Amino acid sequence: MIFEDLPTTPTAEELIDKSFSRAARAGNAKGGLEAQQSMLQTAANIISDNLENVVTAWPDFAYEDDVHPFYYELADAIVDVDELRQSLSEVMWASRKSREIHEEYQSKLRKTDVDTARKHRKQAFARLADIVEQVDDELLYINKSRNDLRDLPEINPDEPTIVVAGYPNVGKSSLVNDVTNARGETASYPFTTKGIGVGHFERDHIRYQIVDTPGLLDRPPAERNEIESQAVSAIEHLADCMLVVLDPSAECGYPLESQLELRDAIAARFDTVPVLTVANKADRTEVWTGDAVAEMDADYRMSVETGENVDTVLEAAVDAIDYEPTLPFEG
Ligand SMILES: Nc1nc2c(ncn2[C@@H]2O[C@H](COP(=O)(O)OP(=O)(O)O)[C@@H](O)[C@H]2O)c(=O)[nH]1
Ligand SMILES: [Mg+2]
Repeated sequence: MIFEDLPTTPTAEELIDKSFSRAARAGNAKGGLEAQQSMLQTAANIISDNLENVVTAWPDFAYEDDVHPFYYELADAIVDVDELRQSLSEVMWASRKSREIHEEYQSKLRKTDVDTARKHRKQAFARLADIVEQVDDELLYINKSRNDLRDLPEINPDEPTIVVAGYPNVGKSSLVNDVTNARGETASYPFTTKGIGVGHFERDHIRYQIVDTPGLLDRPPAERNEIESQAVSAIEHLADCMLVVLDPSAECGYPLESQLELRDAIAARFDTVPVLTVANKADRTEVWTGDAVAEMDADYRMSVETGENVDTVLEAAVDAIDYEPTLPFEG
């Protein structure tokens, strides 16, 4: 995951302390004019390199090749990406500025007496510290963003993906677990307390991803808060097929009419991908409410409990995705 390996960002104070104490050590190892030059060089290099490394550790949000729209939107649900980008560019400015100060004072520390050199060196240190302090808030914001984004779930937006939606207790997790070989892969999003289920299965040597999104696509759009809505926007960049699971037995606790309304809202929102409606708990048909309605509206009926039709549904989703792997020579 692209935000996983971001290093911690130093605070302004940490960076100043580190660079000045290393500079003092470098100065102690030498004497006279050379000591002053060495101090300046050490401090300025540590500051400019560290600031630059803060920035280059991040992917470039301006390029889709670096940040897939799914992760861009997801990141934007959690942190303010505009503010983050602005902060990164200001830290880059501070890095460049530190190099300029270095160059400016380097020449002043040549061909002069030690006292004058020391005076200039101190002045340079004050200016370097000032630059770093100017980006104190930005460094804090970058570090906060890093902490908030590093634990995003392992979801590969380039893999063909089936997203499972539907009211709670209709059987979404049961389905994901059933089709997934490796059990229990769940990942937690910072904006929902419920784990997101991520499963994988293979058909014709192609790996498919199946994602369960509790807290997001399990209730009417009007009940989603702003962050959840933004996360749903991210899922638009992820889903290649939507499976809306219904429970016509209504044992899940939601009347079929409400479930169908949610289905229609999802179909309207995800109008660029195939949306399949699946009536689950077919083993409970004796208590299916509005049986006729469900049969008319659902594309398939299945029972995760007995396994009836689960493969058929999966096959249908795979067919609907109609995934063509890109061959290397096609670029
Ligand atoms: N009778 C019956 N129960 C099912 C079926 N699929 C799931 N369940 C049960 O429905 C309950 C909710 O399932 P779960 O997968 O947690 O639903 P989710 O909230 O949509 O993820 C659990 O007790 C499941 O065992 C099914 O096909 N038939
Ligand atoms: Mg569940």
